[in-house]
Amino acid sequence: MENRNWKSVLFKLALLSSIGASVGVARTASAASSCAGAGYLCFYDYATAQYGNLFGNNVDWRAFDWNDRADVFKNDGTTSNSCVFQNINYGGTVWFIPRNGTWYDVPDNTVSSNRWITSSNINDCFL
Ligand SMILES: [Ca+2]
Repeated sequence: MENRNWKSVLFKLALLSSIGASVGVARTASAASSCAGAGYLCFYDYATAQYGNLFGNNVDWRAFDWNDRADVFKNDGTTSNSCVFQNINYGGTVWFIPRNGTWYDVPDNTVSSNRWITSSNINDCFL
């Protein structure tokens, strides 16, 4: 399973490099859970030991004091996968957080916007 996912990511990286975009690989992680539950994207900040939760698309995380702060992510969404982006306005590197209730690690203090997609293709994060 992991090998298949990795090959898929590499393939997508190759695709994206041809259009000048960038994709990061979110690795699984573990953290104690204090999440809002079904329907939310949950995230955690190691530095302050705080959890955050959101729903909907959010183009600029400065609006709720989580810009460049979250370190691990868990998608408890009920219908969609989640794309989290390095920059505001869905820019820079994107990491794909599948709807499976698993914690995923991305580079610390990086994410600045998010978008939900029903597709499981990370390329659709940029649409
Ligand atoms: Ca942090």
